[in-house]
Amino acid sequence: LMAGVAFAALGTAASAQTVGFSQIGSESGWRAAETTVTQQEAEARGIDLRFSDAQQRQENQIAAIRSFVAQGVDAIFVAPVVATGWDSVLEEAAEAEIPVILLDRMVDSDPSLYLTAVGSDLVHEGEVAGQWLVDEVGGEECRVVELQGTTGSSPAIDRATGFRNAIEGADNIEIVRSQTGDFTRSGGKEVMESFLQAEGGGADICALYAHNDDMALGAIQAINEAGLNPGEDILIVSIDAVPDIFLAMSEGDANATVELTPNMAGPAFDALEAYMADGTMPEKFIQTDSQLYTPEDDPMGEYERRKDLGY
Ligand code: GYE
Repeated sequence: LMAGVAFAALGTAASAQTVGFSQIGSESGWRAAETTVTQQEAEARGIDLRFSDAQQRQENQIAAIRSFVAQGVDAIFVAPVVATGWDSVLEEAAEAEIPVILLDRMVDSDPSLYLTAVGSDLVHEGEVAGQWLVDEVGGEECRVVELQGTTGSSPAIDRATGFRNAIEGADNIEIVRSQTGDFTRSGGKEVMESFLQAEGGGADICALYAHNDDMALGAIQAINEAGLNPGEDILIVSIDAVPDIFLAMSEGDANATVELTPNMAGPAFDALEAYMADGTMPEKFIQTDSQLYTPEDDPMGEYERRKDLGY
């Protein structure tokens, strides 16, 4: 009780009642699962989650955060669509003494403007994907096409960097085309179609690196339609580990994925609850795991397991 009184005097409550969540949208299966898991976590903890879908637009996210501040929520979760342009709105939240927690993507603002960030090591994910390819082709010539995530988003920037780090020493591997597919299935399909056309049908493309599984799944369709064999003629490596990539793996259409947990909210609520209970400061970055999966890892079992996880 004393601690509660002391914190009430500091302008915080002893526990979070209402949390605003500014979500990017529903561009990918992973994103939809993250939304579901966040809602489930809030419900299990008796927290009133105010959800706002920004339809991929930063201006909508900024408006949502301002509205959460005006409502006087206890905390705000944000999955920031791009990395830049957050300073003013984060300062407004800080002035209102409302802690902000970043989910899955980073911002370039001063870290003092948010309580913590929950996410994976996005550079490392790209390195894991690239290293898989280096090992898989074992010295053979390999021309790679790359489907990048949303331009200006931290996963697009970092996953591009990580992959390049991994292939740097491999002179046999070269990225010949790179374009954004905006993290969507339709974007992945469309851009892969243009890659295949630009590459004279695609017979000389050795591998596709996609910054998420959804773009890879769209690309697999495009490759099939072009009369090539995805997973064999063109190796497919991507990131997220959504259920459908395991289906593709079990059919021989995909070769490797790096797991990203959709449960960013669990650690975020834990950190928030500890902070509000007694002022415990969390680490600035709470890192989730990045595990590589290939067809040897029981893809159908992984598919089923994820179906129970909120996907
Ligand atoms: O990999 C992708 C999504 O921000 C790290 O966003 C996340 C990415 C995830 O749409 O599927």
